[in-house]
Amino acid sequence: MKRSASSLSDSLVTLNNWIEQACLIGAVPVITGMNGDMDTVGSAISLAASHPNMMACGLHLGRISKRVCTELGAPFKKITNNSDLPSNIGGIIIVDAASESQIGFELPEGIPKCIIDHHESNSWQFSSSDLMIKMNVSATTEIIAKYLINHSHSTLTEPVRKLLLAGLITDSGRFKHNSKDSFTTADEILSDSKIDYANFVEWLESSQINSSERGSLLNGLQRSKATELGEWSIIHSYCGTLEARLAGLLLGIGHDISLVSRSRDGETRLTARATKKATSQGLSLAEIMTNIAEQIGGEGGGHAGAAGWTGNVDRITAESSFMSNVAKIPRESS
Ligand SMILES: [Mn+2]
Repeated sequence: MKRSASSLSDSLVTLNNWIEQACLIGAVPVITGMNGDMDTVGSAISLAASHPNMMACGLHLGRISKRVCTELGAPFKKITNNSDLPSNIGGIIIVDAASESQIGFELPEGIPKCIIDHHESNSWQFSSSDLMIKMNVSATTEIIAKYLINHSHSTLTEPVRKLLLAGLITDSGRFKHNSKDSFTTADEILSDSKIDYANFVEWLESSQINSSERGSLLNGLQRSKATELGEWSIIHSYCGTLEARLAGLLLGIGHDISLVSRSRDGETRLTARATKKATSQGLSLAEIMTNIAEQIGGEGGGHAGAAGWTGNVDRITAESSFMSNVAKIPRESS
């Protein structure tokens, strides 16, 4: 207990030293994963708020992030590649991305980098000036919250707290997939603030789905097929948009696993979700997605209960690879 507590604070001190050093030398872009989800975007903007030399930037803002950033007036710089980064860089921070390919562009060479992440698996390559802060928490915003609480308390303004909380709520599946420590983090984010939690959640979840997206989800539901793979039940479908939303809806039907694929311009994406019961009985979607990448190429990873893969094969090949991996996993009694 003591060891883990001290190693957490040691990591945060190391992170603080790295950031101070990098900001002394020059600008420090804080780069998001290219999915632009609320956890990566909330982490980047909140952390960047702690020093004038830092700036949150990335390729894309997801649906929720875009709305939250607009409504909170949160600064985020959209870039298309590394030539959009400032020239006098002191260091680069990457938040909530399990590999360089997940940020969607090549990082400039020879610049110290700091990865802050919570994914189960990652494939970063490191040099001696690099730092990896990886913690087994429900959201990267939890790591940023702990850092700001301990090292930059004045950064915790109302909008920053809202960004952190939004990342934590969305990545934990509205506090369904988190450890109990996440409640402590949420409490720390909320304490001394005027945020009304219930109102905040309602505001966060009020994103609109337009009628063509509703049609796409409905088609996805109608196309879904259920089957047994070894000791696991799975429901799977494909759609053209909102795969994560469809995977969540499908998992609600009660199977161990939901899988949704999407193919466009020769590229296929797999999005999978699993129940807590399944992951506690030995299933890890992160491992499966990593295996698929080893077997048929592409990039895969994530968490035990929520993971994805992207690659240049057709949908059927990708789905078959996923299913044959699932079928091989023995179910442990929990
Ligand atoms: Mn995350």
